Amino acid sequence: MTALLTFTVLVLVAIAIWQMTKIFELSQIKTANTEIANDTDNKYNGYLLFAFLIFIYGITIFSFAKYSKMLLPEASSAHGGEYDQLMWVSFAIIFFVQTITQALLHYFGYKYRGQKGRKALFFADNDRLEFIWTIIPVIVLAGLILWGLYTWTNIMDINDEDDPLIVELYAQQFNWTARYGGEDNVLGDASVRLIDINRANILGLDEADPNGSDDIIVKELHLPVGRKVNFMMRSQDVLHSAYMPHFRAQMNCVPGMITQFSFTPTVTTEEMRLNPDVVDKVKRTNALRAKWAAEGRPDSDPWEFDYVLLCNKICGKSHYNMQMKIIVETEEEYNKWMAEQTTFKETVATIQ
Ligand SMILES: [Cu+2]
Repeated sequence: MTALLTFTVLVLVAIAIWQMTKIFELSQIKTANTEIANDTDNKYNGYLLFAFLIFIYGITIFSFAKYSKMLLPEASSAHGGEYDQLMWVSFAIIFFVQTITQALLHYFGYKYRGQKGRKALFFADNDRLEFIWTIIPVIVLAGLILWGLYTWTNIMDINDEDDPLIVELYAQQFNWTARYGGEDNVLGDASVRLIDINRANILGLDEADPNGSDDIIVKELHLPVGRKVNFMMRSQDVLHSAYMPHFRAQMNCVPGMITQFSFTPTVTTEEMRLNPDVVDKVKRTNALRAKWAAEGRPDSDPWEFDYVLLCNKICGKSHYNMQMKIIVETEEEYNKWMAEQTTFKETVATIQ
């Protein structure tokens, strides 16, 4: 509401300034041809172009300096490095090209500004120039696209090689549930039509499918470091998106179908907590939280880094808080945790 009021006030102020300018203009004594720019006007606008160039360079440097710390830390998955490299090379090319073209654009705007008596040079075409400005972008873009396609195909090649751990990520408004295949590492069949809340069959597992009886359903995702994980995503209601930013992974969860993503976590939670970028971020966040705590504000407990699974589709009003903690640990720790979990057969109510 405050935002709307502020916006309305700003619009009204802008209209008032515009009207006052009009009145001011009307009150001036008309000189001849005031609508046509003269040399002084053109020069003035040429200098303004330089001012604007300094502004956009300035804001770029400022954004780099101030907001670089907001970027994600080093990737924690086997494919993440390749993905990041592609992004950084694309960034570098865009940054390089835009820095040069903006400078040329503004400089030429100034150099060839309108001047009394100066005539514009005109030539219909120049084959060599056109060839250069076509072939360079073609080569650069084709290179980026081919590299991107190659990377994409590699990342999206989901197969059963290297004995992957099979995990289902189940999305619903507004939470996540994970399901492991259990002893046999095979997920039992499931369908939203088989959901039976009274019997605690929250994911709609088919009780007739023997593969499902040892399945393990949890609210916190544990992954052993160094082992490939094949994720199978389902959604109960609307479109969600399983987003695991630290692992550079994202896949839509679509009602009525199973989507997949696969990655190998390479850094444990404990190791990631020691990453300099993460240490820095935790320090900054906790300094802010300490300030909040002093003011008696809620949610101001000190924060500890954890990997997280987020929803990256705006799926409803509590979308922002649809998340699940991910813990990457050693194989022994993972096995120990897994041994403490109960199977579907043990948790589902047997009373008909
Ligand atoms: Cu969602």
